[in-house]
Amino acid sequence: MDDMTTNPAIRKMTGAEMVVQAMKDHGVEHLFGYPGGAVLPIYDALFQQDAVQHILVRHEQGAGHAAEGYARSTGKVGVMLVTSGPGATNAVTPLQDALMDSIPLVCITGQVPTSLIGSDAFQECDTVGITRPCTKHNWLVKSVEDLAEILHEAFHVATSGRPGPVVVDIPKDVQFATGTYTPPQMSRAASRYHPRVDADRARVRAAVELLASAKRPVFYTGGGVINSGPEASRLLREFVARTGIPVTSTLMGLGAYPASGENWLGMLGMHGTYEANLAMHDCDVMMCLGARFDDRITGRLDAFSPNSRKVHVDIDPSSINKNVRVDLPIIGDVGHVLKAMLEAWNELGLTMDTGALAEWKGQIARWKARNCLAYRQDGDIIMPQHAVKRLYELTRDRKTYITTEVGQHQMWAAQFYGFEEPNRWMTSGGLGTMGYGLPAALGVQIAHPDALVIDIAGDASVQMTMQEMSAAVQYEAPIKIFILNNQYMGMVRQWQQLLHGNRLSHSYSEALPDFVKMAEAFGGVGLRVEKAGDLDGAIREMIDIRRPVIFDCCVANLANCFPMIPSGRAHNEMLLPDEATDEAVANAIDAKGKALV
Ligand SMILES: Cc1cc2nc3c(=O)[nH]c(=O)nc-3n(C[C@H](O)[C@H](O)[C@H](O)COP(=O)(O)OP(=O)(O)OC[C@H]3O[C@@H](n4cnc5c(N)ncnc54)[C@H](O)[C@@H]3O)c2cc1C
Ligand SMILES: Cc1ncc(C[n+]2csc(CCOP(=O)(O)OP(=O)(O)O)c2C)c(N)n1
Repeated sequence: MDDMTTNPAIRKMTGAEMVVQAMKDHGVEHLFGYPGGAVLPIYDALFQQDAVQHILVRHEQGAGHAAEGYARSTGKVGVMLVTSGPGATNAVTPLQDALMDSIPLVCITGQVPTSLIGSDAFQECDTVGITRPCTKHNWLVKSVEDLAEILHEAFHVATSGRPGPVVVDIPKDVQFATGTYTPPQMSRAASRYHPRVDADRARVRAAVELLASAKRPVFYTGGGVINSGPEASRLLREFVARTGIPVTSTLMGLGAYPASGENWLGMLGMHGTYEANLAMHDCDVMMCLGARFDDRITGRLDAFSPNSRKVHVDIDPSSINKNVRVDLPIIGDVGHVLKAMLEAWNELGLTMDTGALAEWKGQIARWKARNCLAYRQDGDIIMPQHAVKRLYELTRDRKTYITTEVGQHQMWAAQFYGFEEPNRWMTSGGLGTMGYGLPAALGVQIAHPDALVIDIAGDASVQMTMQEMSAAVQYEAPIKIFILNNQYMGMVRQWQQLLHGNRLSHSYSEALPDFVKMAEAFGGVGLRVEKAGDLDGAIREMIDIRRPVIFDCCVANLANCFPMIPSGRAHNEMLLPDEATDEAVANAIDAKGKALV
């Protein structure tokens, strides 16, 4: 008897059917896609089932960011399906975005038939060549007999170890051909790629002993804690509670430790808090958990935390010593490592030097008193920080997910929206992709239909993927697009003002669309607020609308985002709100219209 008669899961089917079957077998409930000639067999197979729901986006970039939002907010893999040629090239930005932010993404691309590959066929492009540097791995499937195994491997690689995007490029004849489908449990993928998750015990012990000996310790946490899953956040909270050690996070790790937690220092880095950055600079032991010493964090490398001993916990060995040399690397999943650290802490009966820790916290309290996120809200003109703060206050008691675009509004969101839980914050950190937030919000809303999903946006960024409002309307996804409309590419303008002699070269958003009318044109709802006194009422109105909303929040045009460590400077060379008062900044609150150059 052959396998097919003994195991009913092994079946003959077409390549297109295998794609859908593999999705079902890997628990995929939603995929984001856009059809075209080279994927029509797969679309046909999708048509004939209803286990996997297809969400039709309006541009393949939107499919990718929606899948990213879906993945980040659920902890599951995001799946996208695009056609060959322009479908695949339009997917490149979200693939690179997912690679840099460690988001698990499976991208299925159609390809011209195998007999035409290399002939400049209609809508042919070298998808595996183009996506090789922006994926964790990619495959061109040359035979239908290889397809099932490749699909299982793709899901395994995307979700194991350091998560990331993968591409499976499937020529049209392979989709039509019939072959043998073997289920995931018969796949050899897991034996070929099995990244280490459990840490070396001796290193874990050495790390906790080092921590216990510290006088000025700090936890530097990152996106890896989110990647590891909610248990890692729980263990982090337990470890912080046990030791009393102050904790900061990168942009990507927000929510792993609660913003209301008593040991919270705020975000660190270029736009991080004064206290977080100075704690990093002056600490004697730094425990890095799932963060990658990005340049937005380190600033000037030779001045980065000069006197600390550094422990680096990371699942990806290639992250270790990449930017900063560390004293004690630990390879493993941060959740597993935290569990082992807590066990070792207890077994060894360790305690912190409470006197030294109290002194360190006293120093941190003095830095905190500097009130580095201060801004002035008086009068009618809405300060952007105030808008985010009010949004936070009025939504904090709900199940709220925040996505962002890229720019000042993104940093204000990170600074002023207090995240209490992991997986509630979706932002493009590594690539900094304008246009990420709206489609990401769509993906989040599809995964969490009853939640409040808000894209905190900028007037420039939101125009990059605005077309996905149409998808939101189609799928009755009541996303809220909260635009901090300053009529500028604010972050660009800020850099031009502070670092390029205030020459505001092409950063004014000339000819902005009427966002209210635009929302209405899409079939959504538009709201506009111009006065601070009207803000709360309008936010409440927005929350209650169960349809997609664009909220045009007109804010002070020239407000700047502080603190700011200018590129290449050290942590202790930070610009604070009242230290950067050149005339334009001082006038920011009153400025409307063109810049006061
Ligand atoms: C305009 C702008 C301004 C910015 N300013 C700031 C700023 O002020 N501050 C800031 O923090 N960022 C800022 N960023 C974001 C910044 O560019 C980086 O994206 C961010 O700092 C990287 O975060 P991370 O180190 O947590 O790494 P991630 O990119 O989240 O990487 C996670 C790390 O953890 C590892 N990992 C993954 N999974 C696991 C696991 N299960 N277990 C263990 N390890 C794991 C990975 O291998 C990787 O090394 C800004 C971005 C933009 C666009
Ligand atoms: C696709 C893309 N192009 C260009 C940039 C460079 N960039 C970073 S922030 C920014 C301006 C963003 O303006 P806006 O969306 O209005 O947000 P604001 O900074 O005003 O809050 C630009 C152009 C980018 N990050 N992404």
